[in-house]
Amino acid sequence: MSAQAASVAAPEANRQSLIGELRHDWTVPEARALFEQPFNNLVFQAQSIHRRHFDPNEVQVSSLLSIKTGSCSEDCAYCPQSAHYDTGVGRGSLMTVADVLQAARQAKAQGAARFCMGAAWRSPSDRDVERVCEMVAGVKSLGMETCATLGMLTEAQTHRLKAAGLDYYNHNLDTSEAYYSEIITTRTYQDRLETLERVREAGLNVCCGGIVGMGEGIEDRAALLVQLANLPRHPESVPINLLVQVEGTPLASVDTLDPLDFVRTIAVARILMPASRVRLSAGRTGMSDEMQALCFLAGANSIFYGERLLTTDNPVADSDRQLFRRLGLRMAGYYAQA
Ligand code: SAM
Ligand code: DTB
Ligand code: SF4
Repeated sequence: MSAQAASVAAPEANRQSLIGELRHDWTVPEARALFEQPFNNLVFQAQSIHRRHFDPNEVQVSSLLSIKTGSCSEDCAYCPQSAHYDTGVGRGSLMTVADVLQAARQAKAQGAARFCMGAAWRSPSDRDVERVCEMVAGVKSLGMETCATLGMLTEAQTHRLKAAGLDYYNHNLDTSEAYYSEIITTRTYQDRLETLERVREAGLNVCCGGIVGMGEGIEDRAALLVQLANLPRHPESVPINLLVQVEGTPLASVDTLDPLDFVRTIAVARILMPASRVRLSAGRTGMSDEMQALCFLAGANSIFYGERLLTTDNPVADSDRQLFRRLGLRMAGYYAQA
């Protein structure tokens, strides 16, 4: 059987045998050179690597819920939930466990395999973490994978979440170290890296990526992806968000990114982290079906599914089902008929 046929027949087993291929010594000039290739060469290379590790017609789907919305003390220039900006996002308290489980059941009925709970915190209190642990245990008992994104964590908190059944922790680096202080002043890149290290040490899967279209340059996009790929282990999940420009935030009217540069970012992420799920994340409502198709061709194989991200819109499930039909894509671990 050819390597390609084997990858389609048994992607998991094949992925294991290819793990030795993963590199952690990428340089920024190397990544830049990938970005600067002719588009066709870049996408061909990314798709070829993608096929060695994954079924090219299968996409993982995660559903998102904002379990605590708004009034965050951080000043992230992209974020509608920061208390520093007037964006019209109200301030909510932490949802009840029952309400979260109701939302998770709905997401499962729609076909989501993973349920991701997001909170607008700089860092949660231990009491908050205990409540989130109850949510995690409840979602897990529905047979879904669990993910949470709660801000910076202590070592003890990572262990509590792991013990409750948390599968993934999302904590994004968001941009290059050099551009970080243009975007956030209330924490450092090093703070982010330290939480990622604790999450890894607790045995949680890491979901870590960034945002493009924030006025950064190609060097910053290359440096972000190199930073992710040179972590001791590649994040299992790499969300690539296209900035959602929200009125009231400092980035509301930043110049928009050339859509093809977004596709290039997906492709370079796929090449640098061949066995990771690369998620086509925020920003899909502004993308055409054709642009999303190019992202899948460039190696994206995960999306957020359901009409809401945290506070902003996402395509409705029906339109994604239609897009999947048009492209002959399948949802990984489809639960709706289970
Ligand atoms: N407060 C926690 C934190 O910052 O890690 C968790 C929630 S925070 C909203 C999660 C991620 O959402 C951010 O790291 C950022 O990547 C993404 N995000 C927030 N606002 C966004 C926007 N306007 N466009 C694209 N992505 C955004
Ligand atoms: C990620 O990388 N993107 C998601 C999730 N992780 C938590 C969040 C996107 C948020 C977009 C803006 C909003 O809806 O508030
Ligand atoms: Fe707070 Fe997270 Fe938004 Fe930053 S991205 S303001 S930490 S909710």
